[in-house]
Amino acid sequence: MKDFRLYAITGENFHPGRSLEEVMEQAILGGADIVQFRDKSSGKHELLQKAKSLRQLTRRYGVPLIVNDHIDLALEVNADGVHLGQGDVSLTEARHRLGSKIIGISTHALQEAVAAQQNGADYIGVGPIYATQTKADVVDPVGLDYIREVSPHVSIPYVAIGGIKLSNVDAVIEAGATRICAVSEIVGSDDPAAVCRAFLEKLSLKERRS
Ligand code: 3NM
Repeated sequence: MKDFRLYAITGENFHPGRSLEEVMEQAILGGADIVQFRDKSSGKHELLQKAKSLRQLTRRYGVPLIVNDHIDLALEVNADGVHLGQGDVSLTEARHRLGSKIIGISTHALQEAVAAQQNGADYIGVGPIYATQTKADVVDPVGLDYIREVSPHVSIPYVAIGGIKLSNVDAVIEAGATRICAVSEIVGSDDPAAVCRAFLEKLSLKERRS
């Protein structure tokens, strides 16, 4: 897959009064270079409408669209891939259905990271680094050590996620993360583009130093 640095995930409850499209367009304009449609509450029809509209938006900007959980929906709107959790369908089955599309897997421990890579994931999420209110059923924070642990063992892209804010991302980058993912900090901001630019500036500073 094409590499990425800033992964923006939708979270409509963080921006009442502003549309999904408007907020995600701002994130893309600020430099988010991959977008995930994550929606745990809409019904089938609404999910399809939203996924279609995000597909149009992301295509306009040449940004990959990943759909959380729903393989059928990803196929229906021709998304670039799906993101799956540990409890979802097996990677083997997902790969069978998705062919060469991108498959990302959430991991919370080294053995999950190694297994996801062995089973053919294209990238993994590494988290939750910090406490988060955004994912209700997620495990306790794994902390920065998980980033340090994963980097020598995983050759596919890994993206740090969970409670990441502009105020704490420096430590995440110091621990070795070169890709950052956030929900509330980006989409809950009045200025998602500015937040994205600030995340990218911090990632670039580190790149320049190393
Ligand atoms: N996955 P926020 S943490 C969607 O650790 C998600 O797998 C996680 O939201 C994981 O940036 C998380 O608002 C929520 O904390 C991230």
